[in-house]
Amino acid sequence: MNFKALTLTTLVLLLTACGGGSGGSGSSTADNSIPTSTGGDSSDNVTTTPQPEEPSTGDDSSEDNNNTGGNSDNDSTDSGNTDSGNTGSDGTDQGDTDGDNTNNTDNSDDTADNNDDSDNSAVNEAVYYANAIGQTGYGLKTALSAIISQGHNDRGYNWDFFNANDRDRYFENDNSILDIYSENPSAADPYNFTVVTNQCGNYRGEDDCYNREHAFPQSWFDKDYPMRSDVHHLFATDGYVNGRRSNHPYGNVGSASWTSRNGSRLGNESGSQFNGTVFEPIDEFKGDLARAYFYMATRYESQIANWQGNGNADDVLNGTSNQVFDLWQLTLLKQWHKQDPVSKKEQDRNQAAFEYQGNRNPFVDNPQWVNEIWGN
Ligand SMILES: [Ca+2]
Ligand SMILES: [Ca+2]
Ligand SMILES: [Ca+2]
Ligand SMILES: [Ca+2]
Repeated sequence: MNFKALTLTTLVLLLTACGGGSGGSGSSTADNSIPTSTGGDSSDNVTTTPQPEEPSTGDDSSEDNNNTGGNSDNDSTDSGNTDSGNTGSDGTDQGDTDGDNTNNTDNSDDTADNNDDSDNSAVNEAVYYANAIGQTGYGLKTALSAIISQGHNDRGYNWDFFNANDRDRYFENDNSILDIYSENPSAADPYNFTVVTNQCGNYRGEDDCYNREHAFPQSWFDKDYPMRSDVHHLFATDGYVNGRRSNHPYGNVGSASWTSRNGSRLGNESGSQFNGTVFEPIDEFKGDLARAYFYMATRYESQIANWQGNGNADDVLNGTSNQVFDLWQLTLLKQWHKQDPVSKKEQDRNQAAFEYQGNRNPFVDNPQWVNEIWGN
C-alpha cells in the first residue's frame, strides 16, 4: 500500500525527480493537508512575561514561548532562554524538505491493492513492522527503534502539526484546540482556545493561550533535535498549566498542591518509590502520555542511556538503553497504558504524525508490545 512510497527506492527516485533539492523549494505536495504558515507568526515578537507564581527553575515550558512564532528550528535561539523574554530570532525554517515522508502522490508504483493514490490513510502495518515480527523482549524494542528511526524526517519546531491536528474532534467536536490539560472529557470545558489566534503569547493564568508541551521535558535531552520537535511527544496545552507542570515527572499525586481547572494535579508522588513533586494528568490522557514515553524510549534507544545526567532526568531514567526507566516510573507508565487504552484520537494523531514526519508510534498501533518488551 501506500506505505511503500516510503521505501528507500522510491525516496531516491523522488529526490532525483525533484532535482535532489533538500532545502525546501516549497514545491512539495507533501503536506498539503496541513495549513502552512499562518501559524505562527502572529505571536512573534511577543515576549513572555515571567510568571510570578511559576515553579521556578528549569521549567521546560517557558522555553516554549520563546519560540513562539515561528518555526525557529535548529537555530536555537534557545540558549538562554529560560524565562526572560527573548523573542527570538527565529527565522529560518528548516524548509520542509518534504519530499520525503508522507506522501501519497506517488505510490502508483504500488501493488494492486493500492487503489487510490490520494489515500494515504491506509498503512500496511504488516509491511511497516515486518522487521519486528518474531522479535521479543528488548530485541523487539531494538527492531522497532530501527524501523521508526529510518523514516523519521525532522520537520523543525513549529506550530503546523498542532494547529492542524490537536483539534477537538472527539469531545465537543468543535474544532477548538484539544488541550490535554484543560479538556473535560465528560462535560463542558472550562475554556477553549481558537487555533492560531490563541497561540502563546503571554500568560498569567489558565485560559490565556496555548503552547506546546514537551511531555518528555526538553531539558532531559538537552533540547537537541530531533527530539525537541518530535511531535509524537509534543502536545498543544494551556501555557500556564504547562508552566506549572514544568519538568516534573508524570506520576500519581497523593495530595495536590495545585489543581488545574480540568483536574490535572501537581503534588507529591503517592507511591513510596519516588520522593518528589509529580504532575498527574487526567485519566483520559494518561495512556496517551505513557505511550509517548514508550515511543521516546524506543525511538531514541541509541542515546537515551546517556540522558540520565541531564537536568532532573535521573528522576525517571535509569541510565540504560533497554529498560530505560527507573522502576517506579516504568510501573506507573505501564499502569497508565493499561488503564487508558488506545483511543481513536490517538490513532488519528499517530497517522497524522506519520504523514507529517514519516514515522509511527508502535505502541499506538500495537499496544501489546509494551508488555512484550517491558513485561507485565
Ligand atoms: Ca473540548
Ligand atoms: Ca469537554
Ligand atoms: Ca486516552
Ligand atoms: Ca534514575
